[in-house]
Amino acid sequence: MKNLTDAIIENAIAQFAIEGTLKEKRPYGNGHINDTFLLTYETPSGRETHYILQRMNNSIFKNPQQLMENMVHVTEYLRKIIAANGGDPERETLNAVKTRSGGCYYEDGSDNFWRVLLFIENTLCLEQVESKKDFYDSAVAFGNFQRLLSDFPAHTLHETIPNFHNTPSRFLDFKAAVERDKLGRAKQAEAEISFALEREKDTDVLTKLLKEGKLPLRVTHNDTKLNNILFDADTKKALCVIDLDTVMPGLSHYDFGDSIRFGASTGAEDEKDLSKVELDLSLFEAFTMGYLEGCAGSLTDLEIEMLPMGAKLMTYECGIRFLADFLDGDVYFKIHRDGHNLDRARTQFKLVADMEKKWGEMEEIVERCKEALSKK
Ligand code: ADP
Ligand code: GN1
Ligand code: MG
Repeated sequence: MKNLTDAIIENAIAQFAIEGTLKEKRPYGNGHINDTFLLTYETPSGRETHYILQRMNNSIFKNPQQLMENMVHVTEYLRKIIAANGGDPERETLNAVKTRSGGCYYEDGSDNFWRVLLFIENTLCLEQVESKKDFYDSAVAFGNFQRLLSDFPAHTLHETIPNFHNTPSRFLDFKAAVERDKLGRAKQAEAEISFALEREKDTDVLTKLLKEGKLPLRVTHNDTKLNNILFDADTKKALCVIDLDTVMPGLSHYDFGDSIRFGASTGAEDEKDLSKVELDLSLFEAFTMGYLEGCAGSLTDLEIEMLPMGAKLMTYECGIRFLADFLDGDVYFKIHRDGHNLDRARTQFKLVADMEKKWGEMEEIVERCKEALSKK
């Protein structure tokens, strides 16, 4: 993707139907994929308002138009449900601001695709779990999200990134990156590469059950990191599920597992000191309980039984994606220091190893949560 200049950004901003005068624009948030800016405006009546401007990453999302169709479609659907339940559709889901010509995104002729979202005020975006309750709340929100979309016409969704959570296909990509060893970095990651290769046999456990019709395909978020939820700053409740670029048909395990790998770790995703990284079983339990509650009885027995595998496979898959990107020269995930993707891969593999040690306990927790809910 091309570097951005002030002129390019300002030209993009001018295309959107926003009232008032632009006072400030600054990079915002900690996403690894899109370029995100916070815009501050002053309205004619002197009020300060904010918007999120994003350049969508079109080297990753090859078809930004389809991506925006998905987003508009899903958020329109959610807005109706939120309003019918007496909620606030401008705070509880994303709202795309129209361009002056009535579109939902702008292509600037230099292959940059832009969107503007209403900024959801007075919220907190957490990079790490601060309390068990936050994590539990996020689980209810992600479970609810999936439940609310259970009647959404899944066939109308475009696949914004094909095979996004297809772990066997991710494994093949990883192996190809090891073989290419484009920058000669493989020797710095020998232990990590072996760790990943040794677990090939696990990669198809969930996709196989899906193919056999034993696990149901649902509409899932597919990127359920804690920083893809906004919490209300006053009530501290999970308010809005954001980053809808990867909403696609998927398995419940993708959403469950991705949240666990990010939020139930005792360390940050890029922690260098691996002694600080392990799976916190009490956070695992809090999330499991919240997710099952949010899904409100819609998960099948086998889906529930396979949740620990979802956690392990999503963590493993993210690890091989980070490691492949390290080997390929950091072309996918934004990095902020040398070796950043390798550090990220190491935390994921440390977590996988810890999950393998705690497997029996993870299974017991899932069973316990299921029992507890069946008695409610
Ligand atoms: P990425 O795909 O790069 O992760 P996100 O869509 O998650 O991009 O946005 C990056 C960050 O911007 C989020 O983690 C959040 O902090 C912030 N953000 C995104 N959308 C909004 C919004 N509508 N209101 C407030 N903050 C937002
Ligand atoms: C990316 O967009 P963001 O930063 O929320 C990535 C996820 C990874 C995550 C790892 C579209 O998420 O799949 O799990 O980084 N999103 C995409 O932190 O690839
Ligand atoms: Mg994000």
